[in-house]
Amino acid sequence: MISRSDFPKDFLWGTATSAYQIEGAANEDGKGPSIWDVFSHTPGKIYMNQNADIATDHYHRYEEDIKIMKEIGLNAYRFSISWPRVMPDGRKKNEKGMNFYEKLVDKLLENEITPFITLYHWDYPYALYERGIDWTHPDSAFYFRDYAAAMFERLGDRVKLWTTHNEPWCAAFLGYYFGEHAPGHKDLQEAIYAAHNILRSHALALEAFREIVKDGKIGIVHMAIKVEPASDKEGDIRAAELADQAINGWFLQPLKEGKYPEDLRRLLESKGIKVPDEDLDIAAKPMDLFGVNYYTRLLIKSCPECELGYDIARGPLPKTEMGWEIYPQGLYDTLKRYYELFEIPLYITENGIACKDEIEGDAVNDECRIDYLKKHFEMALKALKGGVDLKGYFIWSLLDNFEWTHGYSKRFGIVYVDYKTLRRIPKKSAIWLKEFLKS
Ligand code: IFM
Repeated sequence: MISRSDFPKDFLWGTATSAYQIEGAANEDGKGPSIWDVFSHTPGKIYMNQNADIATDHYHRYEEDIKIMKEIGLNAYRFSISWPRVMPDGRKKNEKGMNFYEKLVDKLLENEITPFITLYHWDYPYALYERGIDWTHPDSAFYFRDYAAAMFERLGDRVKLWTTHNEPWCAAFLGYYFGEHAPGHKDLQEAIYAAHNILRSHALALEAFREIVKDGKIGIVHMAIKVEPASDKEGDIRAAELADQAINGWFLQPLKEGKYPEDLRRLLESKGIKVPDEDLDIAAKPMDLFGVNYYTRLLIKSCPECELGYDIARGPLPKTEMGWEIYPQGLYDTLKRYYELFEIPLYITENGIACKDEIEGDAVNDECRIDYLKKHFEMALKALKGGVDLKGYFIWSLLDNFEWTHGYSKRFGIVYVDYKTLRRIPKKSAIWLKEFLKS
């Protein structure tokens, strides 16, 4: 059995959350609406038409939540900032919103918990969207840069670890192609433009960071799905390569080399999709760290009648409540791949599982989460021992929270939230983690 002492002394052990999923206080202290506020209030978009107006009420309970982290023995916390809370119209500062994050950071530091900020976890200011300046518009990148600079100025003296975007693939493709996430569009061309402007915005924010936070570290967080062919048939292997370009390569290659993967670019162009290249070279600005969100693998099969020529096959492995295959080996493979590619420190910025958690009395026996975490911790250690410069591990998530289109039906927390009373109840996994961190 591995223990904490197998990991480096300064390794960060934390949990991760995002603003829209936990904060609530959707209309308080001058906060403006985000595209997610509007999307979740549109009938039929979210499981049982739920929304995150209250969510876990972290906005009012952050002190209690920090106490829980401290009690577990965590030494880091990854969270995101709600852009429309600090800039309700996407441009002008809102002091009360800024104050909230300032108080949060100060409280974390007081408790010796290292803050790790993500600037964008999908809650784009609706005011900009309404004016036509969403991610498909080139100016979105400039607004994002200004927002990022304001946050660096405000918190850069105390926060040294930052990432620009969380899982740009989701923001661009779930939001603009599959229509499952806000703003709910279904247009491949728009998704390609959105991805492009998100990459530009990342590069511009990096430039601002270098000016403002001289002693800080910054990078981006990628949804690192391990893509594998469903069989060893030539067609499936080819399909998996293309899917890997669409899910991973479309972001990794611009970040590394300033260009899009060639095969997919040609395929898109053959379908009349314009693949922009203005400013793409700037996406490959040197980063200090890379964030890996790892949950599962995807098995891919050839599908000639599908738009991009591939489809997802059902895998044989045991699945989580999200229907995702449990595949710890994929974490090791992913860490190796990304470290070889970027040669900069990596953080596991998200890893976790939705289980069928049930509360009995005051306890939640989530053995399934303990088992999942143990196996993934082992893979993280194997990667470290294999030479990967892995600096931290953030479990998704601290609390059960609003799981986007699934509303509150999927529970990822190591702490159970009773949504009627908002009471927090540490699950067995939190108790297990506390022991692990003491070991
Ligand atoms: O809840 C999400 C999070 O917002 C982004 N990464 C995956 C998590 C689980 O689906």
